[in-house]
Amino acid sequence: MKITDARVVVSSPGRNYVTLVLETSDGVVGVGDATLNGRELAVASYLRDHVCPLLIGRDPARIEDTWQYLYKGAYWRRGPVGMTAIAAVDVALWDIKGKVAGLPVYELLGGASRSGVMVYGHADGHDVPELLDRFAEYLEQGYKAVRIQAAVPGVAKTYGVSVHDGRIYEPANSDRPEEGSWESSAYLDFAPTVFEAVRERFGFGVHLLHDVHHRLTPIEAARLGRALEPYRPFWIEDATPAEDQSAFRTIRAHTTTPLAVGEVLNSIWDVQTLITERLIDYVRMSVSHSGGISHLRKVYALAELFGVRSGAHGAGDLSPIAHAAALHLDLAIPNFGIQEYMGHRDPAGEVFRSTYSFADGYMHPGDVPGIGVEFDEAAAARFPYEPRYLPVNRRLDGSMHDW
Ligand code: KDG
Ligand code: MG
Repeated sequence: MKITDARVVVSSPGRNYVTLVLETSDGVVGVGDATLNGRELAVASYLRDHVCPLLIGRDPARIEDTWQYLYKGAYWRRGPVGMTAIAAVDVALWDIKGKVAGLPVYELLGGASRSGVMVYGHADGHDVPELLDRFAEYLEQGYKAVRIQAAVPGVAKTYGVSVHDGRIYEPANSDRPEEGSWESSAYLDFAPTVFEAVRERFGFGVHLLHDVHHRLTPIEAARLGRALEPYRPFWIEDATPAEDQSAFRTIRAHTTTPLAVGEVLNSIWDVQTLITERLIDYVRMSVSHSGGISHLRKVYALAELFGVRSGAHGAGDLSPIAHAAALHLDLAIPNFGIQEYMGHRDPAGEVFRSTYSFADGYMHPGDVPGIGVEFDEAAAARFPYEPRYLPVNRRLDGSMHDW
């Protein structure tokens, strides 16, 4: 069997998604997600111009060899654009392998290690009462874990709080980056009061997560971790800019609050120190942004040796194909921790028809052969690409801060 066609589809059913479609000489179709939020067309070009021509004529069964060929063959290593492009090829090849074998991908990864994948949802609020109302809705739906984000009083825009329509938080909402402002001291005082309010109303029987979104210095992050200890968070995420691995030594030295990081990282080398020095508890890299199933499972295998668990990124900018791929891996690995599930805005469901399901706080990828997501190209064509950017953030003196 040979790969006979490789094409990239950029569409915007509710938000922008980049999808790679591979076809084989036997008529089997595999799909992969290549979406890199706010930089979609860079990955589309990387695939169309530099990768797709190399795939034609290759044996789709040789997944690891293709991974090595694309990674080592580029010479230029790591980085979000290249690793997202390779991930799309990798997931499409796993999809094909599953379809050829007549098995869901998790069976090819060693089979299920659990009956379901615990997911966390996003509760947010423009103030604490609104957050509490939304939190209650998640509990009613059966969620066992919920991320909590509330607007910081006196700060113009807070990460993780819906600014426009709908319940699904969408930060890439403008054709120019929106500008927000940030000041850490108000946030540091406010965040523990949010946890206190949630624990007071709902008790300790539900996991609470919180995303700091790279906003703090290491010592500020240490202070936050310590202040949150009485409320027993499941984790704080991206407490300090993720690329500085040694910063986590400072945070770790001061708090027992569990730490998660990795959604902006792309390779096993980006988390090598974090894992081998046991500086984090959860690694948040996604299938889509870190070389696909083949590479991320190596990250998880390394993490297993050091007692670090998975907690994969699952925002709405990762397409349903990415979410399904994540669920297959989550189901199979021994050191699964939790999976983010933000859901997808309509009309994404018209373009991506998935077999995964949710019940009582747990998800399952389904048992159809392959990844379990059918991509409808005709439907995708009805939703053309729209330029969309993530926001930027300035400190009160006008200088750039992490978003
Ligand atoms: O594209 C950026 C988003 O995926 C990111 O801001 C969401 O931090 C995020 C999260 O934890 O889901
Ligand atoms: Mg995050």
